[in-house]
Amino acid sequence: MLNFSNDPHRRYNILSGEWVLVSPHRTQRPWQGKSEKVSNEKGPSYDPGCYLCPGNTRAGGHQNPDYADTFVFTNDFAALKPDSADDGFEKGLLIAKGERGVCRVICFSPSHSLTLPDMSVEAIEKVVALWQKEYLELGSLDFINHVQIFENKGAIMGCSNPHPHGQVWAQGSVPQEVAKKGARQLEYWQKNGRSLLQDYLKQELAEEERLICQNEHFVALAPFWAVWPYEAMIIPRRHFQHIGQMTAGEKRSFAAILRELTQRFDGLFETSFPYSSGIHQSPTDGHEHPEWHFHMAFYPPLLRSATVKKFMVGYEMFANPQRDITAEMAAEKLRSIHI
Ligand code: H2U
Repeated sequence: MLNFSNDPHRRYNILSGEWVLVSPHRTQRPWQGKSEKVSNEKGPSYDPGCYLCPGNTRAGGHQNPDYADTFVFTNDFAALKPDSADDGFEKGLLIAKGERGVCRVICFSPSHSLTLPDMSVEAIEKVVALWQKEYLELGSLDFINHVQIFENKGAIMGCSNPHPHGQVWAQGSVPQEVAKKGARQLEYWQKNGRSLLQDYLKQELAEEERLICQNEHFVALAPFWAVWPYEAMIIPRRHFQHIGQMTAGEKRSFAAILRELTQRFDGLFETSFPYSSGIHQSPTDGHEHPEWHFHMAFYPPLLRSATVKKFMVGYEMFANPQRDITAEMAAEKLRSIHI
C-alpha cells in the first residue's frame, strides 16, 4: 500500500490533466547549491525614485495622481496592444497569429513599504473591488476573451519594484494554462453536472490534512498535486464563475483570507515571502461557463529557508515537475504558523 510520506509516487492534477512526481524520502538531502540574498528591511513609505508612488513620474513620462488607496494605469511597456494586427499567418509548418490585448498595472496601496499581508482587510478589499472592476470592464470589450489578474512578488520572482502592485493582462485568446483548466472542468461538468472544484473542496474539507486556513466563504489549502514547495490555492465554498459575481460578504472574506494566507507565508521563513499568484476564472468570450469555479493560486519558489529556492530545471524541464516535501507536510507547516 502506497505510503505518501515515504514512497516515490506521481500525483494527478485534476485541473490541468498533468502529473507531478513526489519524492518525499529526499527531504533529508544536503544542500550545497545557490542561496539567495534576502533583505528583511522595510523601506520608506515614500520613495522619490519609485515609478509607482503617488505623485511620481513614470518611465513613459506620465505623472501618477496623488492616490489614497488603489491606482490603476495602462502599462507603459504593455506586452499586448489593443490596436495591433490580429491576422493569422501560415507558411508551411510556420504558424502564427496576431494577438490584441490590454495590459494594466494595479497599485495596491500608496505606501511603498507595504505588502498585502501588512495591509488591513478593508484596504485589501479595495484591491479586490478593483480586480472585480477590471475583470468586468476589460472582459466586456469585444476583442477581449480572457482577463488574467496576477501578482509577481519579490525580486526572486523577477518583480521590478517592491511597491505593492499586480498586473492585468487581457487578450483576444484564452491562454493555455486557463484553456487546460477549462477543458478538465467542462469534461467533469458534462459528465457529473457538478463543479469539479466543488467536489474536490468537499473531499479536502473531509480529509483535513491539506487545509491551511478557512473562513465563512473561502478555504485555503495545499492542493494534492502541488508542484511548488508551498503552493497554495484559495477556493470559494460557493460555486461561482468569476470575480464579478462575488457578493459584498465574499469580497470581505476573500480579502481576509488573502491577508491570512500571505501572513502565514511571511511567518514561514520570517521573510517577506515571494510568489507569483494569479486568479483563474471563466473566460470573457461571451459564452456561459457553468463549469468554471473561480479560484486563486499561489506559486512560491522558496524551498527550505528564506535563501534557498526551488529550481525548475533538469528532469523538470525535460520530463515532469518534481517535488520533495509533500503537500501534506507543507500544509501542516503553514497551519502551525502563529499570526
Ligand atoms: P513587475 O510586476 O514584474 O514588477 O512589473 C511592473 C510593470 O510596470 C512592468 O510590466 C510596468 C512594467 O512594464 N512599468 C510601467 O508601466 N511604467 C513605468 O514607468 C515602469 C514600469
